[in-house]
Amino acid sequence: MKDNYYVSTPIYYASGRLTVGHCFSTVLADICARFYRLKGYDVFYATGSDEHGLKIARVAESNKMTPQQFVDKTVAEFKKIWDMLGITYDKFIRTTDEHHVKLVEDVYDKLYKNGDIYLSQYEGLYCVPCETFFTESQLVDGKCPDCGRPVELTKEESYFLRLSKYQKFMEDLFNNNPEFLVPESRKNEIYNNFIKPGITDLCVSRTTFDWGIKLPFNDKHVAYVWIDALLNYLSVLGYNTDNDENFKKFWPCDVHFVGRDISRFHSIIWPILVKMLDLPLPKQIHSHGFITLKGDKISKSKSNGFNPVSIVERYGADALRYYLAKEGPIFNDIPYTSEQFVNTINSDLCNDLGNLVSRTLAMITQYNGKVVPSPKVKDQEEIDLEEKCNSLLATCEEYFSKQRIHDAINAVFSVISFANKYIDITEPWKLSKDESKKDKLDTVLYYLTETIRICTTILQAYLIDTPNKIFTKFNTPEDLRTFDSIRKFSHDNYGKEVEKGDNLFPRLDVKKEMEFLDGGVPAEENKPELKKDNQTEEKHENVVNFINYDDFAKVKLCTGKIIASEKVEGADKLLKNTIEMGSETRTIVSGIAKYYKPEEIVGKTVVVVTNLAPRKLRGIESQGMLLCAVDEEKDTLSLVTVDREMKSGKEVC
Ligand code: ME8
Repeated sequence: MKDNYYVSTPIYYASGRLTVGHCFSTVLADICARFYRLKGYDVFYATGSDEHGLKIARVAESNKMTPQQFVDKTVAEFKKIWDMLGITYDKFIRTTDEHHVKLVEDVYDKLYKNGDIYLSQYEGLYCVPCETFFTESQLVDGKCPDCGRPVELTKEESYFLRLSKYQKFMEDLFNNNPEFLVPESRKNEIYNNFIKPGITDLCVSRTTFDWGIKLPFNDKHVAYVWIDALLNYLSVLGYNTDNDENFKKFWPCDVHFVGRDISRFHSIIWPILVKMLDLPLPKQIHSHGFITLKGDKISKSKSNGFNPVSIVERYGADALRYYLAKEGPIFNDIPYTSEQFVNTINSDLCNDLGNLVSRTLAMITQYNGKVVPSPKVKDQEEIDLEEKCNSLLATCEEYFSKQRIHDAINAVFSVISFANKYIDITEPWKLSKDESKKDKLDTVLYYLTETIRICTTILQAYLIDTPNKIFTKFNTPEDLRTFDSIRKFSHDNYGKEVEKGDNLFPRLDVKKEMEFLDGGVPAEENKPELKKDNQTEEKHENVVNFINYDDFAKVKLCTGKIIASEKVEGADKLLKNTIEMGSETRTIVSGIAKYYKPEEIVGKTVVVVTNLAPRKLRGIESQGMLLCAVDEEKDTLSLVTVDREMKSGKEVC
């Protein structure tokens, strides 16, 4: 019997267009779904649309449409984008689907009857676009702390969900099951800010609008959109219908991918709701960060959304999928820049992967009449390459079991780089000139071909067009495109005729592409905007100027003693310093010549950033950075030193 795997994305608000940010959850979940299918699992991948609520009713009205007409149109656009990106969802659930509506009604009915839902009064300040109540103290300048728009005072008779009854259950869940919500930083934040202080009952009905699911026991009320929306994870499987085989087979969910703004709903309300229904809990909520643009979450309500359609039309789905998988904000927010996007495509897809494939094909064509030769010898470099290939799938499987999708793609690309180095070391063009080296040449061509096959097989989870193109070029049969076929480096896949064809990825002109990509952003969006600190419940999540401890911990600082310093010839601003850091000595070039004479700084103990990538300045490799305090107004600068006797090489933290 096959193993089962159920992965979901959030269901997207059908209130407008999707942004690159929305594509992140969907692409991640798709990569997981494809990976587990390749692994031989029976996979259920669910996505959908969240179609009720005041916000949608108002947007529809302003578009002179009924809500139903509006959501129908939006959903068609969603599906078009998912098709363009090659999203292999098994079912697209809409909250207006009849069986979903019936489930929501039945759940309310059941919970009302057993006392988990009760009637009371609600008075609060409501933000329509965010569909969220706030207290006075949570507002920023009297406005919604999340989107900055005016809130409305709403007083209504409401039904409440008795979340408070599940305080102990939630504490136990978080304490006994540390993997329930990942990453750990998010788990701690939710636990400390929302669970530990005491979970309060939740208002779960509205009377101020009617575009929603009417409560079966009081049709003046409609269901709160979040209860309606969360239940999609069950209705999508056919739960509560006669057609519930998928529910029986796939529930509980293996992983719900969600953005960090909605992790609270998924990690508190959702498990309690599932518990109230007496069902097994989902296994994991994976809460990813935001792709930000000029400091803000890319979002449709702030109209700074990069348009995924134009990106895919220009660069292809694989470019966007690769970028999201590699650079996406799995843990922390990641700023999107057009330059980084173009550079990633150029360096990884065009240089590393594209070149490896085209060099290998060109050499097989030139040196062996298009036919993959058999391997003949095994030197240390073959042993090394083979070892890396043999462990690659197991490494990726381990990463995928923790949804470390970016680590797995990096592991694949590190083998790709290794294979490129293998070409540089073995220099096949020289081997080809010496008949006595033909065995080694054949071996190199074979090893490259087999390495490409192994990497490409895993890449099928990430990319939708490129793997097929590569397999076609190498004439790789279907049975050699499977995970089972790459668990071990084979020595038997020779004899196929290859076809070089076109390059996989054209090299992009960075400047031109930046103009194209940035041209899509309104001018005012290019101004960096300082955001105010605020008092919202999601305070830490929305203030993008903060970094968390994990970010800080990436920077390695230590004390360094300047043991020599001299001016860099021909550069007014630069000093070349020799820094002792414990037993190590480094050269660091700093732009401080205007403020310090070399002899002034020799002997000082300063603070060094030790893990900054080395870079060349005036032909000298600078291996780190000295920290300085800068006062631009007074045009002065001070090296950061330590105020006690400290040896060099000691950690600064
Ligand atoms: O929240 N970077 O829908 P939604 C990363 N209907 N992720 C982003 C992002 C960005 N810039 N912008 C949006 C909803 N997202 C609800 C979900 S599920 C029961 C109900 C992510 O369309 C966001 O974090 O506003 C969320 O996970 C998803 O897109 C859907 O957002």
